[in-house]
Amino acid sequence: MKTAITELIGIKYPVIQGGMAWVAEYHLAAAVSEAGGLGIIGAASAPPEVVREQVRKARELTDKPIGVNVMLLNPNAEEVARIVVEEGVQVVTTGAGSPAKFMDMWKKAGVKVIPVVASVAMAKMMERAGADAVVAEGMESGGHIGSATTMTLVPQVVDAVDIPVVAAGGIADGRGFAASFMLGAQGVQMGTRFVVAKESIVHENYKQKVIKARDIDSEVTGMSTGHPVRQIRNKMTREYLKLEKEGAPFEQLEYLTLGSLRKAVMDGDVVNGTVMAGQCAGLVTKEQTCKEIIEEVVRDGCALLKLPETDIAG
Ligand code: TUI
Repeated sequence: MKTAITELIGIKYPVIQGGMAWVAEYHLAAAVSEAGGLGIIGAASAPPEVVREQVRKARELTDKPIGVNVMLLNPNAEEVARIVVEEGVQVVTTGAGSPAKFMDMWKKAGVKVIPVVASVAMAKMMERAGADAVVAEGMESGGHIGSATTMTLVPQVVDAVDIPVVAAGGIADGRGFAASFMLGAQGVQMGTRFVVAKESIVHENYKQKVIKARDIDSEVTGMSTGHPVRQIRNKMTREYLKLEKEGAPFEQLEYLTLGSLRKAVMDGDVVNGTVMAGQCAGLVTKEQTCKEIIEEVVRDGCALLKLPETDIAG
């Protein structure tokens, strides 16, 4: 299957794995890349040298292209941005802000830059700044989100820019894959479905929380703090939303979330921790290998799109 995204990155299938904080570490990223998609190491708030080590470990597991997601709220983002270049990482995606100030450095080094955007304005700005493609991410996604839905955002971004667009937010199976192409996207990014991959190191409790989640089991916390985050409803979200409704100070809300994602992902505390996942968690029903996930999504998607499956069979 050839699309502008497979050609740009040099991968077999137009499937990118989301750069999820704590979740997107080297085992998952390498497995996705080895299966023909683009695996991403989520730098999130990790110390820069840990990111370097993660890239090197992924390289021991696959010789295929690997990406790093630079989370722009990270005070160390600049150092991570440099490490991406030093380690010869082929692709960078970004989240939670504008990567404009790093763009020249990345472009000069030949890194393919694919910012994640949540609006048409940001997509246009990124195109002007030299982005190779954009991920248009709807509010169905897990984690930090914008306000437009995937269904409305993707075609508007496609109309607004000349670079390829990758759809994200709510995509977890062949139907979402096919729909994304109908909206004009040239690829998809999936996060939630990869959370439960066999190669994903997240705690079993977290995986079960995603697998058991139904359509309306996520909540958005932090609307009032300017950091809206979609996560699965639990004791943590109930307390947070109650405090937020009462107008609790920003510091108190931030304190509640301090280290809470780590608590859920690593310790399996899905009661007091933050279980970030998208609205498509209701579509995610079982643990599979990254290869099984990608091949199933692409095979089912291609059947719906009436595209030949030759690449998949081979
Ligand atoms: O970045 C994400 N998802 C994330 S980042 C993250 S770490 C975090 N945890 C708690 C609070 C805040 C962050 C968890 N999930 N997705 C990509 C994405 N980027 N969604 C929305 C945006 C975005 C938002 C604002 C992109 C650009 C932007 O620009 C703001 C501006 O105008 O500079």
